[in-house]
Amino acid sequence: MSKIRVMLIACLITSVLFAQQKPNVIVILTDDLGYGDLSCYGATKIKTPNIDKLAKQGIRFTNAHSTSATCTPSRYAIMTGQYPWRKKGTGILPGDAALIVPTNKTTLPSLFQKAGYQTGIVGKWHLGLGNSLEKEWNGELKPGPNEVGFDYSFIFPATADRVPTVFVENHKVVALDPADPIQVDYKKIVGNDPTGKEHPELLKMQSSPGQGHNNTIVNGIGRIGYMSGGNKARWTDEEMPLTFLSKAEEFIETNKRNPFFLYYTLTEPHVPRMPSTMFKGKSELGFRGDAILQLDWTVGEIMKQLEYLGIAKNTIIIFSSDNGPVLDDGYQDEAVTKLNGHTPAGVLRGGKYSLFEAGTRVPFIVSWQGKTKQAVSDALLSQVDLFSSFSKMLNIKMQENDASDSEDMLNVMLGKSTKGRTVLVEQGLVSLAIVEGNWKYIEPNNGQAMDMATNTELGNNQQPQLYDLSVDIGEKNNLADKHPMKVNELAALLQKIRDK
Ligand code: NG6
Ligand code: CA
Repeated sequence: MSKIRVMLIACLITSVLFAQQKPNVIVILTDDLGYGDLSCYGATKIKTPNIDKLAKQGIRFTNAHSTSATCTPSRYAIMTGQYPWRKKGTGILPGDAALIVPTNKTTLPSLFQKAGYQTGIVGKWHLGLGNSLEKEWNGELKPGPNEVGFDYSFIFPATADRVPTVFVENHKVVALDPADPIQVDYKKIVGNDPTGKEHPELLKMQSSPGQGHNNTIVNGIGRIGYMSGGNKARWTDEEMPLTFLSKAEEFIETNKRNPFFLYYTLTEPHVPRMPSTMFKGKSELGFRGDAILQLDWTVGEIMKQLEYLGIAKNTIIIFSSDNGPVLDDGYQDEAVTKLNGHTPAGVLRGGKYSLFEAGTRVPFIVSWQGKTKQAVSDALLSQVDLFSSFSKMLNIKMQENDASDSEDMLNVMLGKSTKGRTVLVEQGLVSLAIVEGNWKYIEPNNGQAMDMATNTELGNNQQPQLYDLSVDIGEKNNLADKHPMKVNELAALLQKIRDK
């Protein structure tokens, strides 16, 4: 055999071994999907066959949590491995916010970079861009995802209901016409675009009274915030899932021969729910249900592509949601009127924004075809643990001060152990709760008990709350008076974690 041949074969063997040793990782994070929104989590009014299939070949967790009941803090925690309430300014960000993820620290994607992976994010970002509020939307937008660990990024800046309603690919607004520059402002009107407040007759979906969402109109939908210009760059909501899917598929195709980490952050079923034509009306539960069918379809398309490329068995898929569900989050989209008995939060109390379980207890599935076996795990787990778990898998040592709240749950995630966390902190809008074993303690606070606009029980109470989740998962029976010692113990433990 010639020398070249031997070298080629050696090369091939090494690359096969390399590929086997380093599985691809795809984290699919949905937006506002509830614990009861999937058929594999007990939904009967809606069918999600693709995600159910993931669950059949993997571990379906019943007690996994986002760190927070809203998006920005949850996503901050995934990136940094740190509880977001440790840092000021990690609440829901406006669309013109500056980047809040530190650029000088290890992040979840930069861990993968250190291990030789190609890393990409496609979808919702909502962690800010640039160094200040005022920014040049028409120039290079940095720092952003590419400065905190992603080799490739195709994102929208904040939420689908916030301006600017444009995609940003590696620092640049996609399809921007320099002759039609973008301006964004959250305080005052810029340019001449009609607003939902002044021109409700131009809207194809009315906003809900008292919830804003009536500033600049884009694609017939009133948004939060004002923008002008960038007319050719503005997205069409109906086309968004297809755009994100094709970018995710492109990333996978490009990197099929080397290990990759893809963070695929779907916007569904966050408002405004304006699904593609092929899904409109399909669920019979209104656009929220349709958006869930749409996201399930998207997951199926990714699974099919992995099969087609022959890399399904070398790819770990993690599926979850950034916070709990909400029905009316700003638009009259029939989520409430067509609910038809569907229970987005399942058996849990509360929803998005809430300190009750439905705020942070979310679907969480880990599937590694051929490696994980179908199982249901009730181990306590947090998305903040992805950091340490992958640092373990990739064998990348964490620096001191890195990811201080993250625990290595790799074996739990892969179904080799059922020993989850012993303690977990949950974040609502104004306050914290702590879970230890069966017990959950919600610290007393002055927040509203109920958010009238979204019709959500927020879990706030001026009195301490203590629930035994093993017999009262719906948090109906406050045992604080009965077990004052337990209350004190958990209050002290929460304080200790706060002070860490
Ligand atoms: C809230 C918005 C809500 C949604 C949320 C962010 C109002 C009244 N409500 O402030 O519509 O955009 O922010 O959702 O403005 S999240 O999933 O990104 O956290
Ligand atoms: Ca969200």
